[in-house]
Amino acid sequence: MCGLQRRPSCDCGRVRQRSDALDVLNPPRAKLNLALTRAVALNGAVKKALITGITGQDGSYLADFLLERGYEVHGIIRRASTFNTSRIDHLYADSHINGVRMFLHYGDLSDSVNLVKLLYELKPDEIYHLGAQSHVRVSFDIPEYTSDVTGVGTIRILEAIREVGLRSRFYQASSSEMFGKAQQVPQTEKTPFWPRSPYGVAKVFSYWATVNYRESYGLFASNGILFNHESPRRGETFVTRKISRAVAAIKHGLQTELFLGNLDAKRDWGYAPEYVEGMWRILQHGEGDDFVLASGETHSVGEFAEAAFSHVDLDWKEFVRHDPRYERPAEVDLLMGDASKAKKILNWEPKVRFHELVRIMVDADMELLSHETPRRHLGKLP
Ligand code: NDP
Ligand code: GDR
Repeated sequence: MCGLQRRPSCDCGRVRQRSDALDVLNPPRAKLNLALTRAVALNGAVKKALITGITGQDGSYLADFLLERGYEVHGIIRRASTFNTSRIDHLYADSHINGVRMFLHYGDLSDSVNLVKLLYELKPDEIYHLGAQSHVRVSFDIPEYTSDVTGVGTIRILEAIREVGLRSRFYQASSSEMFGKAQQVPQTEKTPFWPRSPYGVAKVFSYWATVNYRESYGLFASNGILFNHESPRRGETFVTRKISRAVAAIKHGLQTELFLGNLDAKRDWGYAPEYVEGMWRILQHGEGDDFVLASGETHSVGEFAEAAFSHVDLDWKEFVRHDPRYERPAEVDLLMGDASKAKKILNWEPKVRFHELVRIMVDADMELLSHETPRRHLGKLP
């Protein structure tokens, strides 16, 4: 069982202990496999990547991926009063050991001085800008904060690149939420945007900021317009993980029902590790450009719930209840992406399909919750 039990998004499935040294950003932890080829930049140095949002679902998979490819990886993390590094704990290593290739730095997307300082010090070859207030429903509750972090945060990094005079390649985590009230099915790089939430509006801002800095200053700046991608590391309040976790909890007798909002919304769901490889491919392309990454399939929330419950021989209709609190003031009804440009130019194509994704997520949560007690699961420890 994972030692950080209150961090259920960790799917490492390995025994670990809390480190007393977690206030130090690179404490002695699990060893990295150092016997890998190193990614080398044009000047012969090891390639350096900077990831904002490294503690999130995508940031953690991207760190895994880049380290395996021999990159030196730097991540920006926020100071928090509780542990927020569970998804990257398995990558920690003591920075005093020769060959350590992942380094964490405190920072925040609302702090431009800090961003300029970090870019000046690190001079990364590639910047993957994944940090964001990324929850669509929550963005209706905190629209100003979401605009600042998810929108203006992008301009802060782009300006920092310019200010420091870097030639770093820049990746912007754009989203299918920008299509919102979709004007075309399937959606492509040419489909007009019609965002339906403060989050979507902020992402449209960041998308155009990225294009604008490419056109105005010749930066290598690219948008990945990614459709929903999920995994056992997905945050627990996004619908797929909320469902997979509830299915496991119900099967283990820890929970009796699951409250959801709109079951009719349709999404194009893929598997996150494949999408972070797509991000990397976007930055290896010869020039800055914009790419849709999607599975090309669409399924409703209800279908996801049905598939997840039936994977453990339960009938979803017996357990799923409706709660209007999980509905949104404006909904995005149907998303389905066309990733043929990425296939043609980047040779990127997802392999994990809908039912396999559901199985991966439910199986991971079945394992994760197999040692839980009802008290701990419901978070009622004193
Ligand atoms: P997560 O919500 O899992 O991760 C978000 C990351 O951003 C976390 O590391 C979080 O840190 C960090 N962050 C939040 N606020 C700030 C801040 N003020 N300063 C610095 N860092 C901050 O998101 P995902 O990994 O799922 O998504 C990655 C990116 O891709 C996001 O920009 C998201 O909007 C976008 N996206 C995601 C899609 C998906 O389906 N997953 C699809 C399309 C786009 P902390 O851990 O401290 O909260
Ligand atoms: P989304 O993901 O809004 O697409 O944004 P989410 O999983 O939150 O919602 C998907 C759909 O499910 C419906 N839904 C519920 N959603 C949540 N969270 N909780 C519920 O109980 C619930 N019941 C029904 C929603 O209404 C919605 O239609 C994600 C985020 O990762 C964004 O950052 C990213 O940009 C987009 O995907 C692409």
